[in-house]
Amino acid sequence: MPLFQGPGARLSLPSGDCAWISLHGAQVLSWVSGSREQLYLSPQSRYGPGSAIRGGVPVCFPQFNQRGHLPKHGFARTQAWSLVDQRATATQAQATLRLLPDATTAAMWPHPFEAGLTVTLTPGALSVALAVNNTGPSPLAFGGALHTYLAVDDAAHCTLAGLQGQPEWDALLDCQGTAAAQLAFDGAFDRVYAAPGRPLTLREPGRQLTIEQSDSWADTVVWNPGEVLCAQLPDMPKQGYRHMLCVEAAQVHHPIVVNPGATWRGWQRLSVV
Ligand code: TA6
Repeated sequence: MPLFQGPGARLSLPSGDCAWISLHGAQVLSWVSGSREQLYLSPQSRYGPGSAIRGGVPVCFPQFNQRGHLPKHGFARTQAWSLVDQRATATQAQATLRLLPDATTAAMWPHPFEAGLTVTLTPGALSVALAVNNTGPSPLAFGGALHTYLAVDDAAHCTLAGLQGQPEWDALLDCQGTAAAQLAFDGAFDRVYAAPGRPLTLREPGRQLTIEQSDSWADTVVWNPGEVLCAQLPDMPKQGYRHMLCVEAAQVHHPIVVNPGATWRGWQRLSVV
């Protein structure tokens, strides 16, 4: 259970796996599997209305980063979502949360929509699925991400495999390249990849995690702030960058467009090997 004790939903299984989802942002803040916490949550995170929680699985919608006029990464992560369904069997626990426009969001983004986030826990795996229904009369265009903060013992000892050969945009240097067979993290890292359509593998001594995403996300983002940026983030401990790595299912360069009445779905799945 994370430090944050606000309203949320707890998922748990007889296997010992459990997860905690905050209604604020529909943000998964904890996922315990294989007897360890798999997600990073900053001990200095802010909580409360208007704040973005630093860690877990932030839902960035309807904008990625500052690619638009909305607050960075959109408003979904700072809104209160409502819990609309929760169910469990011996091998699967699931919760669904919903976000509807209100006066605040409509003033920023006057597009009718209904967003749903379904979190599914099974032994050894967590799936987070975003659904966006266009309830308006014209096409709905948006970007976003499931901005997952993975907990790691030391980012400097991690590798991420599976992106080899994919087009890469380095946001720090603003240059294009091609992904190496294994990514390593010995400093600040902020890169956007064309999603490879195959699973990624995060490895660190004694641990392996598989990361998959639906084809409906065009991109995969990998981010670690490194020492200098981390020290400038008021909601991160100085050494926090060593204990996290973001691997995100994302839509960065081109908007997703949903026709009136249609629903777009995008998911990310994490599994302990
Ligand atoms: O997804 C990577 C990124 O867009 C980085 O550029 C970095 O700014 C990060 O997200 C975190 O953004 P935040 O607004 O949560 O500090």
